[in-house]
Amino acid sequence: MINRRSLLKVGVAGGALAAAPYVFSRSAVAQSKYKDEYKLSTVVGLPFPWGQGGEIFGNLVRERTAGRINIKMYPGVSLVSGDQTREFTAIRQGVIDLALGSTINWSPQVRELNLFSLPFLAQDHAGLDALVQGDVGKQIVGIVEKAGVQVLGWGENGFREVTNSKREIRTPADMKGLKFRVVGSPIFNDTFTALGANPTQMSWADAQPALASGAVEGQENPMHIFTAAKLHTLSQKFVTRWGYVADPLIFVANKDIWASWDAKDRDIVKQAAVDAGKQEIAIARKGLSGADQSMVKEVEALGVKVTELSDAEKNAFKAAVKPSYDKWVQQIGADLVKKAEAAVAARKKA
Ligand code: X2X
Repeated sequence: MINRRSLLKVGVAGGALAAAPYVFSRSAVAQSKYKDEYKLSTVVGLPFPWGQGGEIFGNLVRERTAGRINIKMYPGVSLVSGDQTREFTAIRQGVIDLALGSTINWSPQVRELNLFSLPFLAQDHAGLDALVQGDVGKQIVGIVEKAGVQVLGWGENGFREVTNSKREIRTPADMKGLKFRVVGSPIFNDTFTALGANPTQMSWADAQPALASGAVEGQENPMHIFTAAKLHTLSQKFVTRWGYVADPLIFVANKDIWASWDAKDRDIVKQAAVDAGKQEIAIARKGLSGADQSMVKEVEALGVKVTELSDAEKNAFKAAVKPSYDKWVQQIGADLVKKAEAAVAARKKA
């Protein structure tokens, strides 16, 4: 391995051989700034779609750079001791090199990312695509980059469905008094409070023991998280598919790491994130889109009651959360929300 120090040594020791340092090509010098391993942070690893996305990305980059860029995945947000709300700051500061992270977990630092947590905004996969793939997505990329990290591509965690151990949820009244674990952005506290429930914010690492002990009775997460984390073994016997919020994932790199790679490798890494993102989104939607609803059967087979809501039933939840929605429009920025609402309204339904 050639590094700066060995080049320097050659330069000094081989002073008489003036040309000696120049036998090393430019790319070999650039290469000397490369690290042996780049740390990729995720909240969940394999077999979750999210972790599969991280794995696919790492493999594509390794193959396409012939091993010049070697990515290792650190699931469980272990690089920030499991505190997913600190992940964004750690990437910005260089404690984390790369991440595939949820918009929810980065919302405390980038308030516009709360857009995706506005209840009943995206509505369905076509609506989510209209947001992410359109002008709104471009604007969000600009905002995230301005906040200090390099954006590479999009992935998806999924539509977050509400689950609990106590009873079927069909109306906002069914949520009254239920204790829910919610994720780390305050918008979730407001949404669940507006529904008459009793939310507590905690990390994913803390959520599972809290569900196991009954300290909390419910939670919200995509169906693939439900099955991969076996939430039915943590007393989660009722799932309501209300599709209120979907969290995209974003592939990002620390800016200094990004700048340390030569242009060709930067292109490779970005394309790998786009390609891995496409594959990951397909995995995250498997069994949950179009005619293939096999994921629902899979969850029912675990002895869980899965409730589907009609549009009218969803509208009752939407009406109940309106005060919180309106409050968060101000936090996120009314223009951005308006643009997002229009993009969803104009979507082509699948
Ligand atoms: O903590 C969660 O619920 C999870 C795993 O979905 C996120 O990181 C947003």
